[in-house]
Amino acid sequence: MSSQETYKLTYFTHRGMAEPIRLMFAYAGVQYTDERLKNDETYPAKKATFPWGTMPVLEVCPGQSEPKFVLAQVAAIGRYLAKRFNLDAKTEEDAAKCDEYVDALKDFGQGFFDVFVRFADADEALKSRIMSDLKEKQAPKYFGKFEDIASKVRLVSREQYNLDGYLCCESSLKLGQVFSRWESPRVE
Ligand SMILES: N[C@@H](CCC(=O)N[C@@H](CS)C(=O)NCC(=O)O)C(=O)O
Repeated sequence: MSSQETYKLTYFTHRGMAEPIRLMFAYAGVQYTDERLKNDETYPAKKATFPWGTMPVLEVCPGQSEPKFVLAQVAAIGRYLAKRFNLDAKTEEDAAKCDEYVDALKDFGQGFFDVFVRFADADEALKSRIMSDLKEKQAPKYFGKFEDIASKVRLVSREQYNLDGYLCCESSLKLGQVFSRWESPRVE
């Protein structure tokens, strides 16, 4: 990482799919521009510039005279930054398990996408049934499994992690707390 390098993350104003990336910046202690867009009349022109028309989008400026690197897709951004911040898995097995957890999280997130986007125009009774299933069955299932995973992961500080390369969380940070922070305006 060059000292001149700057990052800009672009997303809507809520936590949503940008929050894991914001958490990574906060955890790594790396400064970045946190661009938050409103879905107003200026948004379509912005959207047209995104690689896939979706956010989050990360822009990396290596220096004043070098071209920007633009990356979309939250999991790709997460993997890229994990490598840059030395938070990536150090064995093929750990990396594969991380991919498994990210894909499981996407499965869980799909339900919310269905309610708020795919079935946004569907009747309220259907949306309410999907939401009840998410709250009463899916959330306990996924949060339970992630809590279980977090409890088995060796918990180490960032400094220790850099030394011996284990999958980590802040020792006081439980994965459930990470998830529960997704809907607040920003990471402190
Ligand atoms: N597969 C993409 C999905 C991203 C996505 O669906 N982003 C939504 C917000 S959560 C978005 O950009 N919606 C606005 C739009 O499509 O104009 C990813 O993983 O990053």
